Amino acid sequence: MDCLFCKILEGTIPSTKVYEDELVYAFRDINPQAPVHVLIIPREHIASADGITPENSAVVARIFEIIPRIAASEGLSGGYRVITNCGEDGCQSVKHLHFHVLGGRRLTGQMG
Ligand code: DGP
Repeated sequence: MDCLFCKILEGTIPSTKVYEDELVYAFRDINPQAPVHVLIIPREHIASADGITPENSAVVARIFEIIPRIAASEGLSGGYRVITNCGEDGCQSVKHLHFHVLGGRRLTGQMG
């Protein structure tokens, strides 16, 4: 499958690891939008938030359990933002489910 994040998971494309376990992998975004910009992805290829089902949703729970640990280790005591872009209108550029964790400065109030 021609998926950039699957290649990152395989190690054929290098990345800067922040966290990993048997279900998820977290790494630094190549184009950070804030002082801390981490991407968290499931090892299983799920195309987007639109592909989350009762059968595969456990990994999403795992991701949200890991987020506070990553936020703490990245020093985001003042708060942070979690985003997943979905589909064309959501401006999703990589078609493998991922959650952006952004922080390290006061983020703008703009969401759209
Ligand atoms: P989105 O637009 O929500 O699909 O976010 C995709 C993100 O992936 C974007 O913030 C940039 C990041 N990205 C794209 N290619 C690479 C890469 O090769 N390495 C890393 N670390 N991040 C990448």
